[in-house]
Amino acid sequence: MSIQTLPVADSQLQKIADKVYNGQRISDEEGLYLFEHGSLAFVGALANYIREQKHGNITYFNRNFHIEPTNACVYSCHFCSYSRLYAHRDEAWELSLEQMMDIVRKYDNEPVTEVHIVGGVHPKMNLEFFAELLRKIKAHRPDLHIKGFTAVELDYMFRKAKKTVREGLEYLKEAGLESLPGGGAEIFAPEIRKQICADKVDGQGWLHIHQTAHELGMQTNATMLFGHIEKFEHRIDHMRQLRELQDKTGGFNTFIPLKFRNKDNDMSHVPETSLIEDMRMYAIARIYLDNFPHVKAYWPMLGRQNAQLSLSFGVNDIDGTIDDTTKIYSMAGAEEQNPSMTTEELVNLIKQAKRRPVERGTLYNIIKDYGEASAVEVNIASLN
Ligand code: V47
Ligand code: SF4
Repeated sequence: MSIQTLPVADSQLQKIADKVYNGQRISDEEGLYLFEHGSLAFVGALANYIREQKHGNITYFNRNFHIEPTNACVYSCHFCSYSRLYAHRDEAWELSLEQMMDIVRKYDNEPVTEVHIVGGVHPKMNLEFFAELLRKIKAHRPDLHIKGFTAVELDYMFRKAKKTVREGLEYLKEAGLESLPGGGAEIFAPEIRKQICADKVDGQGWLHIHQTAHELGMQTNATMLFGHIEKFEHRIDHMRQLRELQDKTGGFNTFIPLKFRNKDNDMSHVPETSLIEDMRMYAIARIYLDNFPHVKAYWPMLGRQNAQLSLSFGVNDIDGTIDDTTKIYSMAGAEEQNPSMTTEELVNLIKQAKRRPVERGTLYNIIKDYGEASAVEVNIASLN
């Protein structure tokens, strides 16, 4: 009996399974039903089916590093363990253009393909400052893809510079910006957003920036911060808005669910979700977001073993080598306090999950295919 014909006791779940196996889109109510009633085994099997239909065993990673220009931020998101503008001013950093170029130059002889620029929203780091950074990076290393600035950072920069979103994005694109990361989305629903991050760009503003980027030919990612005070219906509402925009523009590459971590922030009293809940989240995202090509597990936040596990629950991308260049998650209590993996470690991690590692560029162009996992290559003891 093939997996498609396995009978399911719950007729509603059976209907959802039939839809998935027939390549049909599930409704919001069905998505909610999966969150409420779908076991990990059930949603995992459906998500894995979709993942294998779309990508077979291919699991992407890239070679990248991060620049975090500052951890000072004018906003006060309650879940953030990173911002140091007021409360812990002594631990704040603020990099000059030259200091950021020193980071870029450190990779001069390394085969990295992407720099991911993301940080706090600093009142003095304005549009011109960042345009100059982009130009300098491109002049120094034209082949490096620059993925930079969340919609939150962009919204602030553009408003300060008195530019429309389109003008601002055109300006940064001209300076060398090629794609946008997915951060700052959090949860779009205003009733939750006003409790966790009231003062930054709202959901409509976030979507408008991404839509405009798509219209200008820039691809972007989307995130969702889950597992705090939101309910399942808010997750569905968030993903519905992403799915609708993707229907219009087709400009999203990857959906990245971000698990809320509770160390050292104003929401430390909110317990973190369990591993089962995290894996169900990945799986349901894979099922619901039928028009997103990729679902990514961000390993510095999840930890490498859990990221490896997610490859059986709909995930087909585990981000990059990162080289210990981000602090956002380690400061929030993530397992990975110094996130860095060699290419060999990433390849091995993927092969241990019996998947096929493929190094990609930011826009999913294939750089190197490492082939299917073979028993000989996979060293079980090498992961800790
Ligand atoms: O928007 C902040 C999140 C995001 C916490 O596009 C937290 O490829 C959990 O968006 N617990 C920024 N999450 C990082 C981001 C990202 C990361 C990797 C890849 C890509 C991509 C994008 O970090 C913020 C916020 O949602 N965050 N604090 C926390 N305590
Ligand atoms: Fe600032 Fe981003 Fe932290 Fe919010 S999540 S306080 S916007 S650094």
